[in-house]
Amino acid sequence: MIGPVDSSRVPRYAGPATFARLPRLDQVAHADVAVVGVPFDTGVSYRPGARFAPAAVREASRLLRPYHPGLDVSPFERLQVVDGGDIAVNPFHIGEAIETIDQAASDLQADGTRLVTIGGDHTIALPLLRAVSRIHGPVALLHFDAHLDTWDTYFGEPYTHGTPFRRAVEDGILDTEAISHVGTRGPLYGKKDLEDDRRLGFGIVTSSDVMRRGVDETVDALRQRIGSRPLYVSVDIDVLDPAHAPGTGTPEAGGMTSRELLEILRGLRGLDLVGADVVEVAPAYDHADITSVAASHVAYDLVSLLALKEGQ
Ligand SMILES: [Mn+2]
Repeated sequence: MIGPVDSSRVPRYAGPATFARLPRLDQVAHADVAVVGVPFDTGVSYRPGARFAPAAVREASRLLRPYHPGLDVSPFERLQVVDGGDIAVNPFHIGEAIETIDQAASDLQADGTRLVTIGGDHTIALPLLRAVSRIHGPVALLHFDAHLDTWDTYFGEPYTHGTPFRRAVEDGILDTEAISHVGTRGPLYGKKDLEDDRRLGFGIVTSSDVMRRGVDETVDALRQRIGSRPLYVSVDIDVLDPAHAPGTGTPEAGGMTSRELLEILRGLRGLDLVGADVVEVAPAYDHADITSVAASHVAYDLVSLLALKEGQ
């Protein structure tokens, strides 16, 4: 197992910024988990800039340390975790980009490597789900987001960052008995948005629900719905309040704290996590790396959940 660069010999701020200063994929014979970037933001409806997120999150991840006390696990000792680099995609053609991501994600997972992907805008969740469902069949989905992302089209276009989960349901790649949004809030176009979403099969735990019920009750309800199904977790960083994640494309007031999000993720220990993404960090709107630091910790928790699963 090749671990991160030893920070007692090389200071954390020195050297190349791979995720958590882990080795690159080409430096190991086999990777159990690869953190990969998808620098793509052609699907955004408001502020662009998430194409710069993989680099910013890697930079912010320099401070991650190898032991996770909240989950009592040293993920990089238990699994070979690597930085899988970036999936380079066509920024001028969304359809081609989706094909490229699907193919690259399938290739990366061919010998059992699991992916924690750093977006990119939320469009990328669709090809990532397509690739993961080809291995595991229809998956349960936990979707952390301020928004539903189940709209039909924007300006007539079916593939955008606001539509991936409607497309995924249409594809039959989600287990619609176990798909939930967590942290939604903010104004919608109309009540029909919620009716359409419910018809697709989604359950909703709003940001207000999380605040009123608390983390433990929220986790219990989510776990019950997921059961033993293979689970994909997609985290739009705008699920956090703009105070905790200002650097994002479509901010909404009244969001979760980063503490709540991390605690809910830790509550998923033991579930059959098969893949995850963290999307919609837009570094140009960030301040003091608040958003990139939050995203790096979310990714670290997701990697740690995968490591715990392997240890069982
Ligand atoms: Mn989203």
